[in-house]
Amino acid sequence: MNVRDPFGLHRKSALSILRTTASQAAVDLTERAVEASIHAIEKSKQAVDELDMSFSVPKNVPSFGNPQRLAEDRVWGNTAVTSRGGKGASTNTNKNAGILGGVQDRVNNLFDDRNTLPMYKDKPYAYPASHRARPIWRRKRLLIPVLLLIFVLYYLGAFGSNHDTPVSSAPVWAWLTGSESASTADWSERRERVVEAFTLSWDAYERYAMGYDEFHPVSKKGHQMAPQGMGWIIVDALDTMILMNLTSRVATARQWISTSLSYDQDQDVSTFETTIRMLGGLLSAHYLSNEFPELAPLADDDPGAPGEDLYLEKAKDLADRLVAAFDSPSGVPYASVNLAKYEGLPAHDEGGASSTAETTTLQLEFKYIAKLTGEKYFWDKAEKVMEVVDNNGVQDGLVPIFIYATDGTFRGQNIRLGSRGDSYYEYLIKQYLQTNKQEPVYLEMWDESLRGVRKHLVTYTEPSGFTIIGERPDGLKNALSPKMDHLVCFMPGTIALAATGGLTEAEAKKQPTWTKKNEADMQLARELMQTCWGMYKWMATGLAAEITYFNIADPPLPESAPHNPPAKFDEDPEAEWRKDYNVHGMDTHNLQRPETVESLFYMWRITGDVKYREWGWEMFKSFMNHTAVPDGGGFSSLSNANKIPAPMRDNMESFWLAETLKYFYLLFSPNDVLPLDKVVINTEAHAFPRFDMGQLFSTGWKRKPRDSEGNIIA
Ligand code: DMJ
Repeated sequence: MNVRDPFGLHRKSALSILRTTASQAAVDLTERAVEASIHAIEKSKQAVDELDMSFSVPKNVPSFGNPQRLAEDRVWGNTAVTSRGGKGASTNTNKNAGILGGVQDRVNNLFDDRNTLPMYKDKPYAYPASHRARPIWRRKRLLIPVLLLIFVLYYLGAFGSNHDTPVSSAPVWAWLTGSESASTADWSERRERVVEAFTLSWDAYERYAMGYDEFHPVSKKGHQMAPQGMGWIIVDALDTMILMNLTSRVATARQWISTSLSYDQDQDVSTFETTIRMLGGLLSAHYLSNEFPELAPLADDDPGAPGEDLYLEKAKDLADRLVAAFDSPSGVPYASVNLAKYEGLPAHDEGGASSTAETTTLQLEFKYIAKLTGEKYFWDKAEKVMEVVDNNGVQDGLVPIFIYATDGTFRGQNIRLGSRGDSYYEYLIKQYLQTNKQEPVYLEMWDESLRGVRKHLVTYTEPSGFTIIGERPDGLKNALSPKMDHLVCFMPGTIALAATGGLTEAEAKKQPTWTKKNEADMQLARELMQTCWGMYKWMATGLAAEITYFNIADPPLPESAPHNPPAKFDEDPEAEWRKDYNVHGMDTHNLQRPETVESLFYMWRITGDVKYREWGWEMFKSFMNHTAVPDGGGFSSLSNANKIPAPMRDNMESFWLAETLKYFYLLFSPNDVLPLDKVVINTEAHAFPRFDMGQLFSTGWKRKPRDSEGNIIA
């Protein structure tokens, strides 16, 4: 490639200068930066040529090739730019007509202190406002030195983890081969590797698919779920960026939310997914940016600024639309909602029944927004669902996975803690914790369910004796299926959270409420955690399959049976423990799911056993080794995680950014980052505060009396 930079340096000459002063490894890394930088300068030259205006490059733009800038161009490229002002909205229409006029306006806007879209105003690209007010001729004169400075700083890595992700082949990191032990590991260093993975993923998305709801990292394309986009990836990823202190990316996301996100779309959406991801994401961003300003450089509540209370306003608008799902004859929400029509819609299959987990995994979000807005109906509608579900009087707290919104009865007898059942159980204990343990009904329900899990679903594998939670597809009177969705791996962490209330195990043991039951629950959590980790160890890539089967006795061993699994997973491919696990060919995909690292995070925080961090690090390295996409695509889910090289699915799930990477980050963080006894984390890893119910809210229902199995006494 015979690319020349504007200063007359041949690319190879530039590299040879560098080679005299840097190590070969550094040069290799820098080579990509040189290419990106030259590309950036080429683009800036092109822009200058197009505009025939040598002063058209604003001096505080680090790179014209960077995705943030491309995003700005897209925003400014609109003929009418809508900006929010306080509680109202205003429209700035371009002053110049035609295509060139549009470009002219964009350029002028770059120099206009009054424009509301300077996304690079924040750190690390901050410049005093006075610079922007200088006459244009002064900036024109500074253009070349500034570009030169940027070029040099880029070489020196001064922009740190900025927006320019190197674009070449699949990244290979030297640290992947490191072999520090737990005692010598630098966890803050490891946490930085997670931030890098996040920025690679986000930057790829921003570069190729900004504003799209889906991202296909291999083909480098986006796809919309709704005509204008739902902010699916942006809103889901937002609070992770806030936690990671990725200031400029937060600004980019916030800007998109402010100017491009509207829920007023004639679109049917999943009540559950939209609540946990979008409503949850906005509420968490609101919470983090207001409660932890040191983590969130952009306060949500910035009086008088455009988009004041932006996240909360968007959340309220969305909640007003989603709450229509609860307007069913029973109060159990419909599976879908049409956002523009404020209208709930039954599911297309399963006789119109909703998934049980989906109807009972909305409560944290609606209760929190009720608390924030004082709108009691959000609370009441979400809570009513719990009463209707409980009034079915299921045996031992185990609910079938479908429920009719029409009359609130269950459909079928399929019982499992995997898909469609999982987060019913999760939100029982989290509702209890969210309101500072002021609603004991949810603890009672959780305890009953966990007893039911032990009695009907827990068994042990052969020959090694791992603990599993199986399924009862035909009800409790019929056979146990020794199958675990990866989704079930939220359970070890949630059991530990319930047993300790979010305190460390050592602290919790000192509480007067600590009993043998808590002790036994922690033991169950430890055993299940090991089983879930085994799902990773069993696979060729070190990444778990979507579904794992187990070898069990016939009839299955009861929960009380002795069992003694090996403490470690022998790496020998013929090791005995491998006989306990099995994965069917059609289940080998890995969707970048979070549940196991989520549980590792809880187990580390609660037990303090460093092995959980070590397992997390090993898992993280497997993701880096096998899911990285060439040419700056970020990371992809896999269609077969039991094959090397692993074929990719060409999809990045939004929960990769919202959950999986966030839990890795938290696992390697100090314990005071989101302290577990102060927050509840929703099922999509969005963090909310715990709070007192106060005068306005109360548990508006009581359980009907029932016998020892949970059956309602007539
Ligand atoms: C997420 O959307 C949530 O964690 C949900 O509860 C289950 N499925 C995905 C992640 O696997």
